[in-house]
Amino acid sequence: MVQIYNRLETGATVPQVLVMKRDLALIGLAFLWLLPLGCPQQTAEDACSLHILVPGLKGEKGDSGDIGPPGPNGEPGIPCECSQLRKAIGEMDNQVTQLTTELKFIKNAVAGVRETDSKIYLLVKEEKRYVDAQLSCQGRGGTLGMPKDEAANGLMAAYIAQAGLARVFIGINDLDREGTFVYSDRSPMQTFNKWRSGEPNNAYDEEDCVEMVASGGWNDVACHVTMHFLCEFDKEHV
Ligand code: GN1
Ligand code: CA
Ligand code: CA
Repeated sequence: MVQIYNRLETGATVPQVLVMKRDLALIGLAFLWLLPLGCPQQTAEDACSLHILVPGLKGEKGDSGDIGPPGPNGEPGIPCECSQLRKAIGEMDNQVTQLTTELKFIKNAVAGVRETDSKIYLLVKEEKRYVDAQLSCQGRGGTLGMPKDEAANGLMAAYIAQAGLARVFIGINDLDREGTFVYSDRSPMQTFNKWRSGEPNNAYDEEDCVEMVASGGWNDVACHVTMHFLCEFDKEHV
């Protein structure tokens, strides 16, 4: 067998295989020594393999370039057929009016609601005491109905009558101060009212809530009695 010898710096000679083993060991030591410098936070396996496989962090964005030259002129426009457009717009206006009427009818028939320009009314056929009726309306995003003018009172009365009901709770009470009636949004009663003759009478000294009867008149009643009720919603908030 042929032995290959290497001359070391000292001048001594050793077999070539021993020199190669020494070199490999030195490279290994150098690698282990460099690892913590390159990946200080993580283990060598975690971080370095990741750095090799995925790109590094993106650098900072550079400055914007100069504004380019203006683009070419556009194609010439089509001449306006004004009378035709006006006619089409008029027809669409009519269709919108018709659709609005139909939508109102559908809401009325399917959901059973009534509406004005600003409000939606819903008759709830569940028997509840006044506070629970108010909570139910509030839970739906509204309040008990507050008739503040003749139009609203008339609409609510017609709604009650058409539903075949005799009376419902509405949002008026004198719970805070006997004889001082306020609406359920706490706004004070103005000049408009629909008290039935002889009402409010605070009968049995216990009537602090208000019902509307089918004819549209108001009567104060005890708050603990249960009856159907009428909710009101602001269209803005629906
Ligand atoms: C009712 O129960 P009665 O007839 O005394 C009504 C009162 C009215 C009164 C008018 C629970 O009282 O609120 O003021 O009729 N009570 C109930 O006559 O409906
Ligand atoms: Ca009262
Ligand atoms: Ca009464």
